[in-house]
Amino acid sequence: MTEPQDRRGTLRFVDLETARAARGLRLVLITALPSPWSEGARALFAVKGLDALAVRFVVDDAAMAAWTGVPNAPAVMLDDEPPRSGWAEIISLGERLSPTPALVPSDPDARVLMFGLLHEILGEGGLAWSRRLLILHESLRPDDARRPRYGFPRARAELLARRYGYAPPLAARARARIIESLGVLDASLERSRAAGGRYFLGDEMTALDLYGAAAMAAVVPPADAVRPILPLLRPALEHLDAEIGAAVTPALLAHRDLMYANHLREAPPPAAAPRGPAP
Ligand SMILES: N[C@@H](CCC(=O)N[C@@H](CS)C(=O)NCC(=O)O)C(=O)O
Repeated sequence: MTEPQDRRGTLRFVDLETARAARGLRLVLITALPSPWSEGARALFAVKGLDALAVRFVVDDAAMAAWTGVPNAPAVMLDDEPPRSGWAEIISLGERLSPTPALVPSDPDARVLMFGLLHEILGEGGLAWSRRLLILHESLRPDDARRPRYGFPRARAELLARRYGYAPPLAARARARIIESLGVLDASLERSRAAGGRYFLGDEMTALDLYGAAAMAAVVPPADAVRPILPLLRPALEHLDAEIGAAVTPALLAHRDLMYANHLREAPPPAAAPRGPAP
């Protein structure tokens, strides 16, 4: 059993220049809404007691992209090491910098399962990816006087659609994939609970719990008191197909709430970026 860290790591938000000139751990994060990749990374370093400087992601900021090497977020910079933007490499960096509390299981079977489930949530075509496609589907659908649209602002949705390969025929597959992934996660919680565990893989919290709760927050967002969301963007996150809603089980929501209460709190307030929010 690993000991919990007695202190949470803190984030200090600074501007790009300050972060670039500094050394140590520096994160570029989306804060306007619970974007699972950014939300999970933020929680990971906090749980491990690692302090970092943070910069809010700004869409189309060339200087930011030149520093991080990617047009999106998150990105993690440590001293002069190459930037990391993939969830798996970010998790591995967290383990290296602060082995306790371990968020990657030492048991090889559990480790394989954890990374497999994380891929189900965060990989291309996975739960979070598919959720984004469905939000884009709603944002870009034809006008219909009988149905108000609950989407992202159009220009932003068009940019994201190009970046993440949205096309209308992909919506049905995305919906099915979300339902399938929710089922897999719920089954994992159920197995764990039957053996007396509170987390996805038993009674030890892993990175899967942090990212899984963050992904659930992108499917069914917590109240603003728990996780503030830019008002302009909240309706898009609140809007959910009934079919998907039916796959959101009480156990998944209870796990999301447990994780937010204990480990994903201190969500940064979503400051509006100068050129609009960055979903
Ligand atoms: N690099 C991440 C994925 C990051 C990602 O998809 N970021 C999105 C989250 S919605 C983003 O930054 N969107 C805003 C944009 O692309 O401008 C990973 O694969 O581990």
